[in-house]
Amino acid sequence: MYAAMPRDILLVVGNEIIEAPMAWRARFFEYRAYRTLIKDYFLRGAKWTTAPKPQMSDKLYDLDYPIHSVEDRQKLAVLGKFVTTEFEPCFDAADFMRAGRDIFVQRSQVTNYLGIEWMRRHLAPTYRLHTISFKDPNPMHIDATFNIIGPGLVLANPQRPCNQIDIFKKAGWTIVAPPSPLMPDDHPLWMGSKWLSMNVLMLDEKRVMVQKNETTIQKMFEKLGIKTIKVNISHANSLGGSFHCWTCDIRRRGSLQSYFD
Ligand code: DAV
Repeated sequence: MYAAMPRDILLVVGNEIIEAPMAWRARFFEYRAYRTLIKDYFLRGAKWTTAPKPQMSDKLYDLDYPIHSVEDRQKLAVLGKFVTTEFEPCFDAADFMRAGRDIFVQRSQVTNYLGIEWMRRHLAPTYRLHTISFKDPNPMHIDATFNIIGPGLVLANPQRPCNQIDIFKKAGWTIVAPPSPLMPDDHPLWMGSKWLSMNVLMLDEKRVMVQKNETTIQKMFEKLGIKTIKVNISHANSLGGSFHCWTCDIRRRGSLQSYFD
């Protein structure tokens, strides 16, 4: 479609780069934009995996899905039903959120339970995959809903509460509700919501890249002792992503940790 957001296509887990199958037909070939880079990482020792490529026939999609009714979509969401069916595994990488040995994933418009099960078996036993859900009639990519920003620290969208928040509370995590986005109503948004304000990129535990004119979330970060690097990415928001979507971290210092034991 646009190959603008590597976060949607690639999931890096340890030394492995996993190419997501995707669910939209328009995005089936997007992995090709990253192949030069992926081959380079492979030559330097990375593990490289491509998840099963979906057939994407009409059977993968609920052709009667109520796209025009938020109420009907919300009812279906509670039942774990979305526009994609369970015909074959599909997922976008951006529906996964990593926290050391634990990885959280949501069933969404583009990630189905079979896709989640494929990843669960693929990553076991080193990594534990947990399916979580939110009050959200239109989930697609977890990182403007539930964005882990440090050890035991998560930004949780107050308009899309997490149904399993107790997992995090019990583990002693700090759950931070970001302030309402400041994006003006007339800013074009074709594939995302104003909550892209919380779609930030942590450079490390103490530095965050954040939208230049989102001053209230900047204050929130400063209060948490996190230095804000203010950049204007509003033009990119229009295509449905912010700093987290438009990037994909490949290398990391430190070792594999568990934040839930
Ligand atoms: O408003 O939840 C999520 C990011 C899509 N790539 C939203 C947008």
